[in-house]
Amino acid sequence: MENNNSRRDFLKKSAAITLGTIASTAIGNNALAASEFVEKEALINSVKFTLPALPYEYNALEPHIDKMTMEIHHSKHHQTYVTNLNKALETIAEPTVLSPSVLDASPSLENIFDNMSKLPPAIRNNAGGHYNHSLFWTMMKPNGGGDVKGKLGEAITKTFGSIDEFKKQFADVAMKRFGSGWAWLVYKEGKLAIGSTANQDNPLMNLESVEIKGKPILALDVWEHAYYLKNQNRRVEYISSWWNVVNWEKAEELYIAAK
Ligand code: MN3
Repeated sequence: MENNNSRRDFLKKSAAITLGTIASTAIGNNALAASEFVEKEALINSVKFTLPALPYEYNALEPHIDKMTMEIHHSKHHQTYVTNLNKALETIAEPTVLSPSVLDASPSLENIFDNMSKLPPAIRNNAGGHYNHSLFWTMMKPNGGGDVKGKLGEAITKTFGSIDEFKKQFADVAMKRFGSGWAWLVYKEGKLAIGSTANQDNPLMNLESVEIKGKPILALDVWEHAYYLKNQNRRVEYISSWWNVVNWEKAEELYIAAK
């Protein structure tokens, strides 16, 4: 029943887009090109992102990160990025806004980040918000923290001199991000690097204004909403608490996959 309904909605939507597209491309384009475009529009229009469940309970990171912060951060802030991303995606199925190349591959978040410069700011903010938070939840775990071992531990020591020196530099970058944003450890061209991005930007976005590029290995949310209820304005206190919940196994997994 549900499938029939969504199939009907899909067809109705496609038909509406077909009419609109043919009307708007009547001058200078042939009908075949228009119908090809419609199929691709329908593809991106049918994508819906959803809020991933947290891999632990809201109170699982206490006493380092409190239950209320986790609950509001996940169920309200992250949910809002997902909702607004889906809304924004519905509005971009315009031939004038999107080039066919954006639609060629499946509209995954990675594909969106790759084509960021062709997409409106609402997509940048909300696709970034969705991706960054989805990653962030997995970067933490109950009884996390401790020493970073394995290949990642070796690479961090080699790059930064010691684990303590790495933590110091990472915290420094996180402290210096003015206003809202994220601190990152990334892997790029055979090397580890530390940097930060503003707002919900991330190192996968193909944009000049994004200050660090590469594959994310570690991500830290430094928006006030991530710590204000517990730490108020003391970002430095939040960062030092965060080291106690870092999921180094996940970071190691990302590092091995990035190489
Ligand atoms: Mn956040």
